[in-house]
Amino acid sequence: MTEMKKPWWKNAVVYQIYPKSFQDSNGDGIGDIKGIIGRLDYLEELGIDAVWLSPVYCSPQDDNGYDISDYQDIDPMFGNLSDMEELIREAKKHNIRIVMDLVLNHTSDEHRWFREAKKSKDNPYHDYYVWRDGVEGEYPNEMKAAFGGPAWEWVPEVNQYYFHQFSVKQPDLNWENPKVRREIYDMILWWMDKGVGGFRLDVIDQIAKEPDRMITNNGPRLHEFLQELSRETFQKGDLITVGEAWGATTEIAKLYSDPDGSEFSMVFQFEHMVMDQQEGKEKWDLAPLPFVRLKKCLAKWQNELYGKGWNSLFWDNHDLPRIVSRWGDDGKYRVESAKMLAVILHGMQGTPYVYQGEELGMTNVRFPDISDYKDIETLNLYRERLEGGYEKEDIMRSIYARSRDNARTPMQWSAGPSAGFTTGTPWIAVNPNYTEINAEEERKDPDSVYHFYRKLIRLRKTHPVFVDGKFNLLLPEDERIFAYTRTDGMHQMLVCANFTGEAAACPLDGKWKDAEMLIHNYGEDPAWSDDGERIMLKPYEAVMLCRKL
Ligand code: TEU
Ligand code: CA
Repeated sequence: MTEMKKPWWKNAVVYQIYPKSFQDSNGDGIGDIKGIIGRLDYLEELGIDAVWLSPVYCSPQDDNGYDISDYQDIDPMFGNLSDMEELIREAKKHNIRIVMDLVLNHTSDEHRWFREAKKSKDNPYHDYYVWRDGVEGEYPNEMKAAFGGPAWEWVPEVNQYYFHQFSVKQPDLNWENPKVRREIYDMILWWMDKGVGGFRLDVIDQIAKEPDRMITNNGPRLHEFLQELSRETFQKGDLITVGEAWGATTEIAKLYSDPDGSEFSMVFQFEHMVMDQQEGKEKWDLAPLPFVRLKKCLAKWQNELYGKGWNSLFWDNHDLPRIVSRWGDDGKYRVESAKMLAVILHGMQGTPYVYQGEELGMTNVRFPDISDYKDIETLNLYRERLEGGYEKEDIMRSIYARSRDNARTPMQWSAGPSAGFTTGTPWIAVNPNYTEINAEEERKDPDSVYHFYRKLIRLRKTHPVFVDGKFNLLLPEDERIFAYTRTDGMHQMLVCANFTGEAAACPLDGKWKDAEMLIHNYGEDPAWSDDGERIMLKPYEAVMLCRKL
């Protein structure tokens, strides 16, 4: 029998870069590709295997690059194609693969295809997009766009509406059209030829939309399209591919990430990220985190995908608030809670993603005025809620907790001007706490969040139980403690963490006291009860132990 080689990405840690906010190299206040090249040493030191780059293609930047006007060129703001090729080459020397962001559900309205498509109904590109006639002079139906307003926009030249699930400047591509699919595959093959290490697929569960039936996610033809996409492109290389799927259940995720490789390597699913909002409402309608439900949700994903699929592990990305502010404590226990959250996440099965600045324990930001915010979703929300009669203060409270700009403030490199991000004026203000929270300080401090992440990333490389161990949730009903084991044929690992700012005792069976301590977020050893059967956890304390079986 031939042993199937374990894919490299099961053992990998991916780092997400939001290029606009990572490192500026020319003083225009906008992060760029040369800036990233200059930080490869830092990334190698951290120990990551791949970088997922949010889009750097040509774009009018209506949605910060998620509105692409040319898939095969780089926006001048970020550099040019040869910078990109240099980044791929240089990253390889640091053992880092570059993962590109593919936005295939929509393009920019300034993409050549769309500029042609809207000229006339007989234009060969017309059918690249989704068009409908009006109904008695009104919208084809009442569907809404994710960034506010109707999902339909009228184009007088063709007497039709086009469909857009996101902003007006992001018309949806028509995947029913085989020509569209072929253009996309050729474009992907072109990037594969350039040596990229993989792709992250933006809102991929929305490509098979059927607006006449009000279907956005998980359309009937979705997996047919994905299997064709994978066959025509990804399967010709040794790539990491990850599909962003807000509408995934565990059953659907098994299709996306089937070990037979027919679709992707893994998924980004968000079930655990939408729990702290009011039932049936929007992410802006805040509610306390139902901790027990969170644990059970994560455990369900761990157990149901075991051996049948593969998950990604993340708390943060460019669309989400900073986890230490969200579920940790970004004041008194910032360092402890950031480390605790890292332990819980990295101990699970799946491929961990670290979002830029997460490894420093970067926090949410509170800009005094709405004019300091740049994100289209945030700005539209503000306008809509103001018109809807909400109090300014309430809207700002939601924005402070949930705005995507929390994740998009510049990377905090040093305590110097603009946090070392730029010598010019940053496109979005730096979080004022950069004087305390920054990479330069943290690299010097062995107890920093940064060094903790380094250690955690290295442990994954030396302990196979991280990759293969079977997950078992302990104390499922406990309101304060997050504890679980991972078990393979040889070892058992235990993660035991206090999710609160008060002391909490964690009962265990006696055999853990002499186990090897893999990582721990307090200076002194954890305190055990006299009978050795409970760990007396301090606020946000987290331990990871390992024993031979
Ligand atoms: O996000 C998908 C998506 O559904 C988001 O609009 C999400 O609902 C929102 O960010 C929650 O705050 C992807 C990209 O990650 C995002 O940056 C893009 O704006 C979006 O697709 C459109 O391309
Ligand atoms: Ca720049």
